[in-house]
Amino acid sequence: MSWWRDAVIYQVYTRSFQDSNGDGIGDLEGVIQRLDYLAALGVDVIWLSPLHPGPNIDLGYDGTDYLQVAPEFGTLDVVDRLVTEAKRRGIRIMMDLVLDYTSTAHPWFVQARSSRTSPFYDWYIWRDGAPDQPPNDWTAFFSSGSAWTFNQPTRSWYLHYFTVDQPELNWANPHLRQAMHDVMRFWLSRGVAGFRLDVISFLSKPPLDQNLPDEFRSAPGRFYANGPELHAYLREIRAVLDEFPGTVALGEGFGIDLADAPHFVAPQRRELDLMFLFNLSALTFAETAEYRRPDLAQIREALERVDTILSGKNAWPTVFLGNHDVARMLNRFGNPEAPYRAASAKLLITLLLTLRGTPVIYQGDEIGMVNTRFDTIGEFRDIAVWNAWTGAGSDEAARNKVLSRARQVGRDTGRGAVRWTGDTRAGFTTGTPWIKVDPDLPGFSVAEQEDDDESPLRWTRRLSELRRASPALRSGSLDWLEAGPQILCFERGRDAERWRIILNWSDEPADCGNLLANSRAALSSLAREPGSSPALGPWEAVLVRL
Ligand code: TEU
Ligand code: CA
Repeated sequence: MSWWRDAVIYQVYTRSFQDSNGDGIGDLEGVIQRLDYLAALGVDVIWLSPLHPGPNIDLGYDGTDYLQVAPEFGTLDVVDRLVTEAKRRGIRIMMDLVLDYTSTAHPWFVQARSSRTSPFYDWYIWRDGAPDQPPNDWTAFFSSGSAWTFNQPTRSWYLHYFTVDQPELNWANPHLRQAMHDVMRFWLSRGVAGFRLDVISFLSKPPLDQNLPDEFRSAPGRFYANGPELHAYLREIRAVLDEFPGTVALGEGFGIDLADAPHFVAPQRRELDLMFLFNLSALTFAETAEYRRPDLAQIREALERVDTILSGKNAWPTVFLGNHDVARMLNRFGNPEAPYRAASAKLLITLLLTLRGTPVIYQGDEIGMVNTRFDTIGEFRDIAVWNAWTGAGSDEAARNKVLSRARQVGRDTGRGAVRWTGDTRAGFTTGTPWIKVDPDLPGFSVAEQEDDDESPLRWTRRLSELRRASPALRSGSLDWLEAGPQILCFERGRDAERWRIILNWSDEPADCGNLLANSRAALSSLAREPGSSPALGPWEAVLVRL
């Protein structure tokens, strides 16, 4: 039962989706209010970012109780209602589950750190050592410091790949694994359809008695990922999912080498169903002063490689262009400037919905949202930005660099509230929004786009309908065609149905030779008759039925 191969997934970053009670924070009641909108968009699965309560240092990725819902989001009853109401509309709910670490405020860690004799001590990763000498030189993400922090009461160091508030769990401990399996059962029996498994790649640790090899220093995730027991842990996780037939596991494959990806998602492996792989995203992590979008040749190479590697093993790709950890897809891959914004939004949505694989739409991408523009450091909410700022100290140049990076590619840029209306608070809240809501151009809200036949929203709907009705677009073969340097072109085919997708990835018109010839029908994102000219307009997307 691989229903998820045909599904369209939509990521709801709950905090910024829809506030229902005026406290400025999106909540589950707000998601329920927008279910009709999501159903009309053709969404089959909603992935909800973590709902656990916690200190929110890393906004939900630092939980203190995996069997509860944060009060700002709602209650377990609201989750139940959401599951039921979604189901009535044919939508499944997928929860984000953080299995790799907890908050330091989690009762497990509170007990663990208090004494070596606590039964929970071994649920985390500890090493002995003098207080001034970390066990090895591993570094933590979202800071420039050590991945180890000394704990006075136990006179030992705990490991944290992310912030000091997110201690790594010890999956080698069978009681911990059992507890996490029970967490999964708890949610699955409430009717959720599966999980997005946060940094699932890090569960099994590399040997702790070595330093970071030089080749991993700039990308330690590749070293922390894929530890020796990872596949064994995943098979146990799969067995729990199999107690609830038809449920799905989408793992975050941070640090996984593409060549290893099939070992996680090939169906015969019985591990994960889907995996986020970051080779395309990685093209946009560049450390340059001014962000530059990657060349089309690089984009094509990344897309082609992941598809070839997975399809070679009968595994299924996961297609995504954005999420809550990166800048908006339009800013990274398209052109967010006014004259090109709507067209490039439509082009990127076309790619998402016509490539081979299960697409994941990040909230707001269907209306062409762009990065929130931040002015001062105080406007940022992301701990990664604050830690970088603190790290820069009083060094003016270093501070400017932190600020400039945070503005261009920082995680907050893509975490702005969904623009439901053109109103100053975007129809998101009646209160004070938890994160800046930027004034935006007219036309880039759901309400305005509902009424505009040529809007990105209406185009997204049209394409998701087309995809739903088309076996070729959902599950057909994928073949790349050579076209000019500005054009990305591929075909999807199944039985007698064949589509050619032609994307002009540029600000200039592009001659597409005879790619438009012999078409039975064609659909253009620029609302024109594509047969009328062999050239494509800037950022035009054309679907040709062959
Ligand atoms: O993210 C893991 C992670 O660090 C990467 O996705 C990274 O952010 C990306 O490659 C850009 O550098 C997960 C969650 O998605 C994220 O929100 C959490 O902050 C993180 O774990 C730590 O909890
Ligand atoms: Ca709220």
